[in-house]
Amino acid sequence: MYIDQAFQLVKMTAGQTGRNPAVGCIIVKDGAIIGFGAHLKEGTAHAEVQAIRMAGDARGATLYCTLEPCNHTGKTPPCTEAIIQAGVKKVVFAERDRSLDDTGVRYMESHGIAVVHEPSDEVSDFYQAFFISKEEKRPFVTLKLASTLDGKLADDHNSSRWLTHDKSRRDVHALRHTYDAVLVGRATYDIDQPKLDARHVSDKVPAKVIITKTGQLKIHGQDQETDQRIIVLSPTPVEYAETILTDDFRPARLLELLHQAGIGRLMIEGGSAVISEFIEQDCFDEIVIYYAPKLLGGTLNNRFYHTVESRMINLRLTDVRRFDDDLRLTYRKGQT
Ligand code: AOF
Ligand code: ZN
Repeated sequence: MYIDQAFQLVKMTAGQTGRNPAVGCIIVKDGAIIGFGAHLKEGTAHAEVQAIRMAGDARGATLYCTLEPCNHTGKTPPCTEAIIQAGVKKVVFAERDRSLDDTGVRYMESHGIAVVHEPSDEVSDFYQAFFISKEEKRPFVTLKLASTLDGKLADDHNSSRWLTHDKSRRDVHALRHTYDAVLVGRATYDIDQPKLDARHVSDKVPAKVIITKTGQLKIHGQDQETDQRIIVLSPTPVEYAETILTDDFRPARLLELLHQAGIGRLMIEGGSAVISEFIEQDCFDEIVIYYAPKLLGGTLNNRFYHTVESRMINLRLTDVRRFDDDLRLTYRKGQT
């Protein structure tokens, strides 16, 4: 039960910890919770340290943590050390950090702490994204799109901007809330002038990332005055934005640059050229499609996935939701 509660803290902070994982921790003594904590932001105290601080005296207590406590000095000192110093007698964690090779577990055990691994599928699913980001040094990538049943993101005049129901749009905001950044191509940026925030559900403002292969991009007025982080991937500097200079626009290179800029979870929202390129180059982890009950017809423009030659990509359906007549389908890569 305490792991489930610690996971609630993770759900609350997912999307604000950059390349670091969201982690939740609860400390229990004599049947009462004496401390809890979450990792809030990259570079700041880890969940265990926050919880130990709240507890004050954690001697003889049991510490529950969603992720195996770290055993290294990064931007902060090792949590294993803080746990030992605090006099905790038992540690229960849900997700193993394979990069630690059990060194942290052995270190705590050598100080008389009982360490228990209590795996949870839900927690494991969540940390997949973190391990991808950490091991591959690129953000976890979700392609998000709203489409007609015939696969169009907009009509041939780019005028049908809203396809899905209000409830789906709210859900998009809830989803964005859990991402560090949302990326669009220059054409989508100019045509839709998207805010890419989560205003229907929270004050969270993910960074806005725009790709411009020519550098010919003018940051819109609304984005010149905002507190939102505006990142532009461009061959030349762009005014009013944090420009990441690059002449190499292969998706893998862009992801590497965004990792260096601190982005752990990236959502890509279009348009079809960007989405198609990331799919074709195998630079995505998850696809979330909102299908509106509509057919548009017209040319093949704005069809969300188009390539010169066809090649089968197998996906695994991981979630299905319904918002009135809209369907939300989530897929991960891999065979069924
Ligand atoms: C934990 N508890 O709450 C988090 C952990 O640079 P640092 O010191 O912040 O270390 C970052 C690494 O620590 C990160 O890559 C991940 O392995 C772990 N994150 N560990 O024990 C936490 N956020
Ligand atoms: Zn730690």
